[in-house]
Amino acid sequence: MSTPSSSIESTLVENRVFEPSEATRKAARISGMEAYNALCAEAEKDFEGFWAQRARETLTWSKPFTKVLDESNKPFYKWFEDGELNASFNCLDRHMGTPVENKTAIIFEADGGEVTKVTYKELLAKVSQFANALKARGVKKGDRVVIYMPMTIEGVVAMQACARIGATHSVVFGGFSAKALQERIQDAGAVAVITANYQLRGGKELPLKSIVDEGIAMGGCDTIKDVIVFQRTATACNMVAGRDSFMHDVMASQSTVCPAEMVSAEHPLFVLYTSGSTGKPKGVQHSTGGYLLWANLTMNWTFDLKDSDIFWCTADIGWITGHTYVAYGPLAAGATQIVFEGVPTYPNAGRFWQMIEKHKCTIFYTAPTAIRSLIKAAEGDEKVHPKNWDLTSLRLMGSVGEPINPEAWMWYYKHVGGERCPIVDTFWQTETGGHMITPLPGATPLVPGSCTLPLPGITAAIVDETGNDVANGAGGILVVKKPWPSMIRTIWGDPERFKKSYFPEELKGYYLAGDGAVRSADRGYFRITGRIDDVLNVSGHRMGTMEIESALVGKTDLVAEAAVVGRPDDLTGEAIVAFVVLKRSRPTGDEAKAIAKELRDWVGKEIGPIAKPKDIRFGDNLPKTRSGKIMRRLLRSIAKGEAITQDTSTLENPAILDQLAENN
Ligand code: 6R9
Repeated sequence: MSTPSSSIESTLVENRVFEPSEATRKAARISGMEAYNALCAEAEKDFEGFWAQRARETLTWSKPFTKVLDESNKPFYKWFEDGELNASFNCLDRHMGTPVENKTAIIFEADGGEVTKVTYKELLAKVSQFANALKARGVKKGDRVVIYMPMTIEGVVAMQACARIGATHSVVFGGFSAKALQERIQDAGAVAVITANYQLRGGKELPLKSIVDEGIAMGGCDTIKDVIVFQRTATACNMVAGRDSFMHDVMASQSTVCPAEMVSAEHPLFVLYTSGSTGKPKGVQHSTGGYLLWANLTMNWTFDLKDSDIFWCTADIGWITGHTYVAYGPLAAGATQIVFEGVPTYPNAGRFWQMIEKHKCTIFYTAPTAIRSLIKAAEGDEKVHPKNWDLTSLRLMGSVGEPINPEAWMWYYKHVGGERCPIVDTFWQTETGGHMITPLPGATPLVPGSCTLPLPGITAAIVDETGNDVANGAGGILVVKKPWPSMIRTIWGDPERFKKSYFPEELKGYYLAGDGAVRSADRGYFRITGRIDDVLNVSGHRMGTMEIESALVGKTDLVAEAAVVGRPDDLTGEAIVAFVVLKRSRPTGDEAKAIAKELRDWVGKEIGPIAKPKDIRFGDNLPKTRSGKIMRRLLRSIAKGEAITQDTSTLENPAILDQLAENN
């Protein structure tokens, strides 16, 4: 891997540094860089001892483990294997008889604004009752259960109930199509589906149950014995006799007491499907012990959770962020959390700010794409600017899912956090289970656009294609050298693909994250430059699409959002194509040509002539998944002028593809 050219590097030097305030540092669990460094040193000195101590302190075990890490069958690492515990017990039962028992576990705000609260004690009763109902229907330890539900208390109850009886859940995001659902049911060999009749998003009632019916009807789902339906709305849905039942009916006759099934620490808690760079989605398998340790530990490390916090992670339970920082982490840590059913722009783009004020949210964790779209909305309409709400309850904010460009970081910091709240830019993946590289609010000086440093015990590094370390300042491949407790255990049903995808031989057995990164020369801070498959090579110069996007978005008077992809080019190897959403209406004809020239010149000035996009297309929006990720795969096809053959069922806005294509 070649070093990024110095002209690229120079535009990415970020000189703004935000030190933690004295008060934040003093109040923090990990207080100051000395404390962080001491933990890192402890993990380095006695790697297994470090994790053993964390696992004993953080979790309640029914049978203590005697062995910490088993490396005998690399890369199929095992952690705490002979120990036994239950994830639901650790999230609920463990708090009984403590002050957390009567604390609010979930503040649920529905799409329409209605609020429902449950305490830990009430949640335990609901989970136990549903767990008994599952058992009564024959679901048992080791079975797989697909969950296809909206963001509701019942969604969390379904996950916790599976964990309680030792069934492995596989949550499928409510925006996936019948085909995608069918493939996942089949791959997992699930015995039951838990769903809802409908879901409510942005004032609309969208079907779920009929999609389940459609998916199962596609065939190959004979393993399914039960479909359990949460009745979210009054609208009727088709019910198949002998297979389908309502959640409230199956629960009604059950006891609210259900002893948790203790399982080995390595027992698969869940399988979550995620897209790879090629082929069909991979079922990422996570463990019970190591995963739950991480969920709880990072709530305390990264979010420095206090008893009085009102925590809000805006991610859907259909994604890993909704698993670790909605369904498990906050409950294991005994937090009060907000669960939100709706979308950030309904009834208007002030919804997040209004909810922070209303529920006195103290920790807010969201994605850069949401921030960028809310910046655009606020700049277009004063009435939805965060300044209209009292956000002084906030003390900490987080970012996850993609690199956050410094401009968006600064806006978030200033207009949402009131220049008072640290931002934790948390780098991690479905495969890592939880945070990997992130600032700690009471320790790490913040640099906009950088996820800063790895958590203690996480041996993240940047290497070349042969696995050798590269110097700070030079770009390379992000790897993790040693295993960690919450790492992916395997790809469900495909151990060979697991080995090939994540532990390629040429990388010395290191975990390959699939991202490129660079460490700053001064602080050694990590900056993620984007997926390796998004790295472009134009005339022999290697640069991240992210760099160009960041430059484009840096033209703040004009550009709202930008995505950059490569297109094969006879002359330069690859040519840069930029898809741009402006803050004004979409230009056409000569006007589009003039603005494209202006942007090209801007990028030329910001990075260097080599980074000038060859082609700039304007759209009203970009193709995004429901979780807000820009689908660059599709943009690459459009850039090449190819017909779209990929699955577009996860797109929030499929119509945008035609608009971007016609722009030729
Ligand atoms: C948690 C989650 C993982 C990919 C990852 C990287 C990107 C996530 C990031 C980030 C830069 C951050 N990513 N967090 N890039 N800075 N703070 O998003 O998991 O859906 O599996 O995506 O997202 O490219 O490889 P997942």
